[in-house]
Amino acid sequence: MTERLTRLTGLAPSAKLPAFSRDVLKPGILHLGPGAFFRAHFAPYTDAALAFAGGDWGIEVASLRTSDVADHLNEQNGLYTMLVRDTGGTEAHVIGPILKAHVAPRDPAGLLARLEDPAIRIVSLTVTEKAYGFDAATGGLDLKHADIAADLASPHTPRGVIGYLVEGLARRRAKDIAPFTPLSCDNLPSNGAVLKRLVLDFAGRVDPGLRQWIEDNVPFPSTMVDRITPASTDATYRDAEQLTGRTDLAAIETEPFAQWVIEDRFANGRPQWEKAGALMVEDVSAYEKMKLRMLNGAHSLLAYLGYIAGYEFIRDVMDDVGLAALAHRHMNAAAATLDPVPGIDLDAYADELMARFANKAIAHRTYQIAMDGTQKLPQRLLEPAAEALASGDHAETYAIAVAAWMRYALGVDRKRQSYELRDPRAAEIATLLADVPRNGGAVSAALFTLPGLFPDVLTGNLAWTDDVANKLDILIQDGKLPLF
Ligand code: CS2
Repeated sequence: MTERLTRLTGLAPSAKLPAFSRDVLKPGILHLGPGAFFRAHFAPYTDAALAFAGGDWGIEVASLRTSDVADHLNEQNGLYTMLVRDTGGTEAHVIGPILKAHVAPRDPAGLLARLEDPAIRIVSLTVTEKAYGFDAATGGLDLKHADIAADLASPHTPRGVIGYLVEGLARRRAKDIAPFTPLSCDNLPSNGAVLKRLVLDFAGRVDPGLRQWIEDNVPFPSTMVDRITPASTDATYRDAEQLTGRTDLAAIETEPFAQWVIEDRFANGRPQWEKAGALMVEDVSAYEKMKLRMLNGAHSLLAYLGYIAGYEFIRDVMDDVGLAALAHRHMNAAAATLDPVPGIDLDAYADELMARFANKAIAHRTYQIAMDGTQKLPQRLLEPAAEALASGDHAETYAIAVAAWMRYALGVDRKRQSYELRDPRAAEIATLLADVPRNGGAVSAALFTLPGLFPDVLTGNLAWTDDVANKLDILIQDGKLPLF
């Protein structure tokens, strides 16, 4: 093992270093959820903003669950390598804005103290869809969500993201400290508005006065975030070491493309992310819908069909001419549900997505994207499917996607090997399917009853549910779907 990446001196010349002085940084942002996506997106955008515009916006991060990433970051003084992979080669960028990492379960009081520190002006989040405690059926708080239930029972010692935000804001209000701006960077539609609703709902149950104070004082900007970021593998650590000359246990890899659209409403200042290429707008919803429906919807479609067909990576699925054509057809169908998006040609956007999915240098596992289907389907596939049907479209590619998810939910691949359905509702799904015969009609009928998942306009449309059942039947029998 070479020396660890703990400082910026003596690195291999192939490593690109932060183009600003880390000495001037002060904690200004607390980021919850320092997973690979944050390290490939939020942190590098902030790194570039510091390089192009100066400022002292340092980031502290906190993990609400596991400790590995936080420990590795602390051992490396917050430094890590971002590999940018393309067919032409791999570049290594060492990313500089992270100052310190916290692990909430180890020191919950410590995290609350950071949330209360007036120096922290933004609390950003990449915690994945399932951490919010969002009930897709009502749009409000899911009172059965384990963290939400636990935190409502003891709001001063939270463990989940909503509980921490509310307790942090409550402490600021009590001490007359200006609020931070919560900034959601997860793949939820109107993520800021969703977060606001959940925070207000939670706060209202704890203290109605607090709810009012939050409503009056705290902005919740929505953001659209985009960068394909596969989970790190041995190849990531090996290439990071080769390109920097240092061992880096927090290295991540990603694609060249990145996009960030942010609503410009901050209580207390922000880094100049626009200097790093972020688009600051008044309303992000058109961009979010475009990305969730065209990129993520097609991604989920390819992940389920690809996984059950035996393809390990999205790039392999894209080599299957039929599946690639289906993905493009789905992107066009998704585009048809969208209002015009300022400055974007949706045909060109679809072509660009096809190229990004096909990037041979990116090994993005279908199994990774297939995770958490119950949390992803509503915004990616079910809402646009309902809109497509309402406008007279058959929503056929959506029926394929839903059938593919249902086939995947059986938990057994073509070779009769079983796999773990990584989904917070996996146990419910298993119970629902336990005694159901393995045919399209029976399996789809069972899964359509999963509470709160499918909107009534879909389950009430018999032509569409029949279409799903027929397609699922073909998939269960390992037959060929009409792809073109
Ligand atoms: C993917 C996303 O894992 C998934 O569900 O669809 O993580 C996707 O790669 C990103 O949203 C791209 O920005």
